[in-house]
Amino acid sequence: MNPSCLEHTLTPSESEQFERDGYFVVPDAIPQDLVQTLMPISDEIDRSERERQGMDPGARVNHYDFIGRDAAYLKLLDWSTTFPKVWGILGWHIQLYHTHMTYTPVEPAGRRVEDDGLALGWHQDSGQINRDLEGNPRPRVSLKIGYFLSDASQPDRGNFYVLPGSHLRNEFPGDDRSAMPAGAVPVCVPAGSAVFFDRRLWHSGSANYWIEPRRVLFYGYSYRWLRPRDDMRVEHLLPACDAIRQQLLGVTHSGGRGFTSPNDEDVPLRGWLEEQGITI
Ligand SMILES: O=C(O)CCC(=O)C(=O)O
Ligand SMILES: [Fe+2]
Repeated sequence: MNPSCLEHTLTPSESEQFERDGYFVVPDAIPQDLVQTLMPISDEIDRSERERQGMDPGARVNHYDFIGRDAAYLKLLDWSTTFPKVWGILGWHIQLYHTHMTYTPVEPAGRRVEDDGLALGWHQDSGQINRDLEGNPRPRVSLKIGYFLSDASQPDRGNFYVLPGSHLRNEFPGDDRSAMPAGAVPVCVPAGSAVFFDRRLWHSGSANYWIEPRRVLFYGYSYRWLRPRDDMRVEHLLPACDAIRQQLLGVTHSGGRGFTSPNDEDVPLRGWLEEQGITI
């Protein structure tokens, strides 16, 4: 792990925002040269997947489980400006449970937001978890980081929409998941920003009336006992990964028990944090 991550631990104001609003933004989380490296790799995945699956070039698409498709994506798994905030929120018993890159192509010429709208789809993440778990609010369980590779610093650029504070209520406040609820806001961020959000936050993607596709790399982190939400084809990455990355990629040294009663070697992040004098 890069020791410079100790300079980027969760700040009191980020923690407060996350607890109160259900999200926060880390500006300049990744440098522009890394954005420029990731963009063509991601564009090629988008292009080839659309071709392979016969998808409409204009459709908004989630490409799941991209983590193993290029070494550049692995870097973001424990990225120094963001990863410390994941353990700051969830603690050391964590893993990557899901990745998806979301492509929101530019709306066809002639369409206007005033006429054609934002194509919203409000939801909480994690599907069945929201039916199986009791409590109001239900437990957090996971969060996502979205790394923006495109500019979404103004509205109508395929922004990620959120309803601040809504992670604390199970029910969507409204009866139309495609309408804009009172209090909803677009998260307006330039390329290179990272957006952290609680899976319970009511959120939505939106249509893109800007001049470039909106590209975001989403990394989902959860407690280790949660099953991955995609195929997590990461076997080929493991030999070159250090012990903490292996933890994050779901390695166990204690069989099934390693996911609920971990030994030290199952969760080297715990020992590393102790060595740094960090107690969480
Ligand atoms: O593409 C978006 O802005 C929405 C993505 C989303 O719903 C998610 O990452 O869970
Ligand atoms: Fe979502």
